[in-house]
Amino acid sequence: MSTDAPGYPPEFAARYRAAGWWRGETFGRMLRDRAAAHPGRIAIVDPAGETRRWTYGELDERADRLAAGLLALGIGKGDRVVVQLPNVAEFFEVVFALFRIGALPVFALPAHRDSEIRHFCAFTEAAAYVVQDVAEGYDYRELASRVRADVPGLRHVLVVGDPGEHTALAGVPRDPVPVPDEPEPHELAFLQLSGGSTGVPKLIPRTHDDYIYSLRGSNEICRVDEHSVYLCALPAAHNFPLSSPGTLGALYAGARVVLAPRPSPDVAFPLIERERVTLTGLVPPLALVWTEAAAAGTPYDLSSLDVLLVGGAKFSEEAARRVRPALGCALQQVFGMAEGLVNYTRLDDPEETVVTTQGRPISPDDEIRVVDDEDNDLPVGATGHLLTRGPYTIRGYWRAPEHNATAFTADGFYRTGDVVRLTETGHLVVEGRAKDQINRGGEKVAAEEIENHLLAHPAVHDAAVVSMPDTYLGERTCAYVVLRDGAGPVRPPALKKFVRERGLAAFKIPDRIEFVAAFPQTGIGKVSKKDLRAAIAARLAAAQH
Ligand code: AMP
Ligand code: DBH
Repeated sequence: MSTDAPGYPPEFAARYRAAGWWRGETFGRMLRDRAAAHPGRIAIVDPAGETRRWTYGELDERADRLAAGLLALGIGKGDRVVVQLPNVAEFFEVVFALFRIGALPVFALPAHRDSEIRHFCAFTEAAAYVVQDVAEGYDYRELASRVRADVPGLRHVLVVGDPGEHTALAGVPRDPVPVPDEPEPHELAFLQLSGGSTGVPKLIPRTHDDYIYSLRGSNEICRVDEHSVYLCALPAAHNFPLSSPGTLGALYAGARVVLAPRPSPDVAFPLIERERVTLTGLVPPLALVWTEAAAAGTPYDLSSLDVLLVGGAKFSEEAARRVRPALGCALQQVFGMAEGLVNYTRLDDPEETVVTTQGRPISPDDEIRVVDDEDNDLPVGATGHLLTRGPYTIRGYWRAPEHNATAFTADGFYRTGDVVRLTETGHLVVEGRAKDQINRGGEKVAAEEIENHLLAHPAVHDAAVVSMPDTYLGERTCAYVVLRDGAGPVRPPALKKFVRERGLAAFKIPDRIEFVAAFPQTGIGKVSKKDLRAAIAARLAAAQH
């Protein structure tokens, strides 16, 4: 682990164990224990097609059998497996099978395309890639064929559904074999993705110990117990619906997970009524849509819903105030990151705190620093950069020593790139962002990644991608482009098409493209993104009048 991912220094690990945060649990054993305690209780409800209801016993057995099959295919401890599945029951069968043999799921999102998947498979030297045959009209088998042609080391493509030229997940032999060498609690469980701010997404190494602690802490804060029913409305692989408290928190508690194939009210509201859902998590734009749909009057009974978690991007105070009246449930704001630190407003916080802050950390051992540009600590109430260190925050990205040297302080604090203010009560208010990223309603876009794609176009001399304000998503992306001298005319739609055809997630395609002769510069001659952001915001404002 030491060479791939910087671990926790021994004195910190000892402290986190002594404090009772790390309890030596693993995901494989967790599921085994729950299944032994209540084999007949429903774990997963997958309503797509004919509703499937898997009990804890069934999920445990499926994970075991698939684990044996994966071992027979030659996939074993420490191997990476890129998992790109929509919200289907098999997601849990696959990841628990991988957990059990100590292979590491790499959590891709259904929106990812050639560019991202090729990178994940090549960079992690993945042994296998797991996809659904077709979802939302997109054929992942074709994507897999292209990736496989480019990444020769990728030995297996496993498909949920009709496999085409690949291997059917259902056809993997499942004769029980003893699982050798179960992973240890301090070892890596999976690689999560960072929204990032660099040319390629960074991978986040999480251990069983640290992640399970974040689940246990989240469950306590969100009052998740065995009677809870969690609706997974966002893409299951994302860190928020996975862990805050998410599907894995729900399974840790012995609760029930209901998978929504889509997060829209027309799909989610009937599921809430039918399955008596008690909590769910949404990004701000979706929370707005749900609030509006409920306020306009819905025929569905949403009275089982106790808690709506909203996070991933800043939730406006006005929108936050409307949640309880419209949906009849409590709001919890959650400000989290796949790198670790997660903050929640508490269920007993005063209403003002719930609607005006993004919560406070899970753990008393989460260390929070708010600093100026020179890393000097600022007084409480001042706005500055958020640095953090703690029992479930990574000490470094996976195989990224150079990046780690700047993304972490010498003493191991993660530089979140978020600009925050701490209140007297210890709650954080997100005031902005220093990292070069656009937060498109919770979907993160690294400016540099998109700039690289634009720069690949023969007519593009330079590109600078910035956020522009948007009433629905909070932010959208605007790409400023300087064309090469003598380049023929290029129109924005052609440039967008060019980027799309390079194969990347649709949410990363620039929403708007502006051509300029040159970029504004800062005092020392760097591109002034601040000026570019101001320019596009002013144009949009002027266009409104
Ligand atoms: P990632 O590192 O890709 O997991 O994305 C985490 C980032 O999402 C954080 O560092 C914040 O920039 C942003 N974020 C998450 N939740 C919130 C929130 N409630 N308010 C504002 N920003 C958020
Ligand atoms: O945006 C995020 O990454 C996020 C938001 C809320 C997250 O990782 C989380 C909660 O755990």
